[in-house]
Amino acid sequence: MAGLTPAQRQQYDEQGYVVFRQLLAPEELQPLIDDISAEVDQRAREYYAKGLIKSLHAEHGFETRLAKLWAECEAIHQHWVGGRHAGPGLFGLLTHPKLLDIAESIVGPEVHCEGRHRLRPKLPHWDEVTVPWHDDTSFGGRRIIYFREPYGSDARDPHYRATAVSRVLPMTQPPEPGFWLPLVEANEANGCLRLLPGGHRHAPPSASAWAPEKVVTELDGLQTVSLPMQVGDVLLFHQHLPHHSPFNGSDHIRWSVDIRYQDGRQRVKSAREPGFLARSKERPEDVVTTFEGYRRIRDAVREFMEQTGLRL
Ligand SMILES: O=C(O)CCC(=O)C(=O)O
Repeated sequence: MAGLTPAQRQQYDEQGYVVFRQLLAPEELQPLIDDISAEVDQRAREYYAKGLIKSLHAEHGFETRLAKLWAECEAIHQHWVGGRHAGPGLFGLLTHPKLLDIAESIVGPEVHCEGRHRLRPKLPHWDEVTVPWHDDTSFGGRRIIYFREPYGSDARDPHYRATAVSRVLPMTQPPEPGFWLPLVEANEANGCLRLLPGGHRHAPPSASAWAPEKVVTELDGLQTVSLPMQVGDVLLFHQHLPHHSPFNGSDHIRWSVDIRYQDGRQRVKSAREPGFLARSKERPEDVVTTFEGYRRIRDAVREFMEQTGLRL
């Protein structure tokens, strides 16, 4: 297993991210680009047949066609957002040995690929695909009670007065490394990612529970960085690293994909969007090795929700 070098691990722990320049050959991303392009073509034909668009815009390629279709009918954009797209090209990336090696060096040998992968067709000149500052995982919480400004020595003192304070302290969560891969060159004009290196360390450890005044970390001194990337570059980032992507002011779509992994022994993050065991020493027989296998898991969950009306 190649995974992270000690220097990369240190950078990940301290800065919250590592950029691997040209980790993948651009040809390795082509199957995903081809799958997306085929689906764009298929949807265009469906929308055309229904009279929702007047042109197939077939003369346009990967970087512009969906934008032209969207300009005629905004609804067409929905097919590639929210983890809806999954195909053999995407599965090839989710199970790419180089990504799994890196994920394994953070989550351990049981590597679960989360179903919360996202394609991002970041359309030009559309505010709705500007992503505000955020991180990718919410904190668990633990409530503590303590007393502020006690007057008197203790509760047996008749003059004893104190204000009870109830506070929820964030708890650290199991690691969930994320990867972000551009499918076209990402630059400042088309809304490449911006990061706040070190911002992930704001997450206070649960050990602070008995020193609640210490749970606020000053983020003073942290500087944002803008991260232009070429096709084949891969960003690894910590689940609590603050990041955002600004307006795409270019004339083309900034396509990208982001992927998350977790320790396969922990409770899965989202049953509604099922992932799969991608690598395992303990349960090798449960590892999903084909897109067909992953598709069956997705279909089974979707059918269950449709039949029961339950949202997992
Ligand atoms: O690709 C983008 O524009 C935003 C990506 C993002 O927010 C994420 O990967 O969590």
